[in-house]
Amino acid sequence: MTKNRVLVVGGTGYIGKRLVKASLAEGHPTYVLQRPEIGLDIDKFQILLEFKRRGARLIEGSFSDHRSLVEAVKQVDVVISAMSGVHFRSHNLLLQLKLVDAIKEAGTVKRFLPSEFGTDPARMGHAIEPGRVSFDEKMIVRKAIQEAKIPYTYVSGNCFGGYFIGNLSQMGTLLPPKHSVQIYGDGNFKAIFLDEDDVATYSIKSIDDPRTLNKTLYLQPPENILSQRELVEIWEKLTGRTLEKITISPEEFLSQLKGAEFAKQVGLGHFYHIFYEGCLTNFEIGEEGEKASKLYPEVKYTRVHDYLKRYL
Ligand code: NDP
Ligand code: GFR
Repeated sequence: MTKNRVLVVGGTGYIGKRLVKASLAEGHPTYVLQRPEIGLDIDKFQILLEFKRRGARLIEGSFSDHRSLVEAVKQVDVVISAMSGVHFRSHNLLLQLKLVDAIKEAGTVKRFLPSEFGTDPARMGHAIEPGRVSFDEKMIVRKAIQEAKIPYTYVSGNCFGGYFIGNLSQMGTLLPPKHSVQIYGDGNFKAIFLDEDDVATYSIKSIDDPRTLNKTLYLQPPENILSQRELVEIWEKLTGRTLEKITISPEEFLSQLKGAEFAKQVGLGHFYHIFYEGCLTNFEIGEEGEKASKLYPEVKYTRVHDYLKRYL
């Protein structure tokens, strides 16, 4: 049986490039959208050339050219969007509505994975401003998908290691602290940490799976469901050094919103809901969802301990 053809949109991005690699590794005929707008962004262009070398096919297309998007999606069975979620002011996530229109017109796509890969936006109706913008935009895209009756899978990828493991979930840095670590409240709310390559692998596993059709796939690898204190302890054992723990109350944490620049405010919102509310683990998965580690037990996901070794 021939493998589903996969198109990755946003394929030179942080999670996008990992999705392309995972699709190729799984043996799917893999296509990557090549946008003319990348212009002289030589890094992006080199990434595209490297994908081509590894057997991916580049399809030219632009979000400013509806026809090009329709022609692109007509060439594949599955579309995965890894559209940026951080450039909030330009509302990139809403650009995906153009992709939804193209998929609807083509009428041939068997599965569409919109750009999510984080906190389940359906559970974030209460999210604080302004960080709620990314959840609200993801829900607008979901509404359009479901109104167009496009078959979908939503991937809740929880906390990417690069933003939450390596820095021991400290804001404003990607490196582990050397002397002291900020502990959010009592530091005991459980979060869920993922190696980004595992997010991509689980996502690709789901695209052919009838069990994930029109469902949310929750990435909850059991050994990576940890509190911030447990995360810090793993690092202290690895380094043999103890960090001074500085507790920050929710009131103190949220007071940083005042006067902070927009992106920082958004980050504060994400961190608040994760570490002061436990939003990633304070619910049971119902009919709407599936647990990836149950569906795909064969995936040898990277444990937090091994992810942290990279930072020694
Ligand atoms: P990036 O910032 O790496 O951007 C991804 C791609 O978006 C780019 O490579 C580009 O595609 C495309 N893009 C950006 N601007 C435009 C534009 N104006 N027009 C068309 N395409 C554009 O994204 P991330 O990988 O950081 O984020 C992807 C998803 O993952 C988001 O939904 C985000 O919320 C989520 N996320 C989750 C995290 C977590 O911890 N759970 C952490 C980080 C992100 P091209 O390759 O074609 O140039
Ligand atoms: C956990 O779910 C998500 C996480 C999500 O659904 C969408 C985005 C995120 C990331 C963001 C990626 O851009 O969490 C916060 C934010 C990254 C960020 C990290 C923002 C501000 C910071 O100071 C920061 O420090 C590591």
